[in-house]
Amino acid sequence: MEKVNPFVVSNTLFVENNSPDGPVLFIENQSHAEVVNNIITDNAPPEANSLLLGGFVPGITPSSGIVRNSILDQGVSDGIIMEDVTDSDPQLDMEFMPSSTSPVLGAGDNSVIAADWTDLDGDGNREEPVPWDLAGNPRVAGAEGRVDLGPFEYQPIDVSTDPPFVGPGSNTGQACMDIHPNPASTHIEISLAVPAFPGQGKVRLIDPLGRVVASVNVAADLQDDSSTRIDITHLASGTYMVDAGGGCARPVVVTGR
Ligand SMILES: [Ca+2]
Ligand SMILES: [Ca+2]
Repeated sequence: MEKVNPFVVSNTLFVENNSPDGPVLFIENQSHAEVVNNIITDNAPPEANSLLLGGFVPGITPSSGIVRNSILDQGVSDGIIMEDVTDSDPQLDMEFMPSSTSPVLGAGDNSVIAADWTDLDGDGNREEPVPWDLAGNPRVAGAEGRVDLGPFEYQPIDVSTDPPFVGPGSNTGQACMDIHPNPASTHIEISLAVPAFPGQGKVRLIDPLGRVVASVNVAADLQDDSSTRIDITHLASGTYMVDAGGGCARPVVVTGR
């Protein structure tokens, strides 16, 4: 019998649930499930950290399932395929966010990131991968360019919405940077808190995969004039980061034209 589109569970976290009646997922009735980029850990009893296949009927195509790129404490029943699955400690903090040394970092498969069907970034594109994680930070971050397991992405740089300037000679508590317009489609104007800004190094524009796509020399272009302009007409839509160093970084949304 022909299978319908698979049921896909991606970038979720199943933790600290109590399920005395069985596993986190039970696949039956000729269905097919794909469980990718997930963290399934610390549920009780231990059997709750597993997947089960059931409902076999002679002569009928059985159900099937695959678990990959995931942390799963207890494994799966016969008939479910596992690829790149470990039972490692995901090293999550009190808010279930991964630490800098967590094995979930960069362990995911970018091709199964859910579609942006509610258009979170307002660019009219509902087919693209969802741009943000559950905390509102870029969904794919880190030099490895790969999504982390679970709902939260570890952010290698500070992406708080309005971080205080903390570099040398800072005006304590003052916003370190302004970006106009934001969202933007053709260019961005970056204003730094001069003269507080130390002028060490560069202002970098970082794409959703963690690649530097523009770099402005701070000393030459920013210290005399507190703002600079970066052309973004060639950039794909998505959430980028403007990183001025010294803990001063802010997101900018690049929209389609
Ligand atoms: Ca990552
Ligand atoms: Ca969108």
